[in-house]
Amino acid sequence: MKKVAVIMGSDSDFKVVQKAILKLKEFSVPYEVHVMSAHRTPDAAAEFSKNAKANGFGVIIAAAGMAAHLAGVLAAHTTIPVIGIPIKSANFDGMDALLATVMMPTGIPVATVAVDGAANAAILAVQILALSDDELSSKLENMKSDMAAGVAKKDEDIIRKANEL
Ligand code: RP5
Repeated sequence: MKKVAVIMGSDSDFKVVQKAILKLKEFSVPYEVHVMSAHRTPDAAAEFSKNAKANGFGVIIAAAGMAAHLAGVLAAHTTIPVIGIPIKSANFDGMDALLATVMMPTGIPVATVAVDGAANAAILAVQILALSDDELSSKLENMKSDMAAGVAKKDEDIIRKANEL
């Protein structure tokens, strides 16, 4: 199976990014985790991305906050899908990173999830890999069934609670 690269702009992003890592583990998807920065280590980021396909990666997840150019820079150097996680920081509640990640020019897409949406980034990466992996696809089907069962249970509970008022 192809690997997922989980790249974060700083170790300060780890608290959020770990939710993506946990989700990939849940699906037994192989991954590599790195700190790389579009600004502080631009050469390393470009080099990693240029070689990502040859090194067995199928998807790159890139998390960054503030002037969050990491996902875009990685996407500029590869043809494999890049998923961006805008990380919330103190000043603008993540709007800065959201816009920097999502507003890409035509030709260089970054599939951007919600601010701090690390679990969804991993699920989307799994969905991409599942296109050519039936076992992974079944695991996604199971996840959706479990979610639906969870909501059905909440529905039952809330109806009961409302009737007891
Ligand atoms: C971004 O700047 C990083 O992704 C992080 O979210 C933010 C702050 O980085 P540190 O100053 O905490 O290293 O590039």
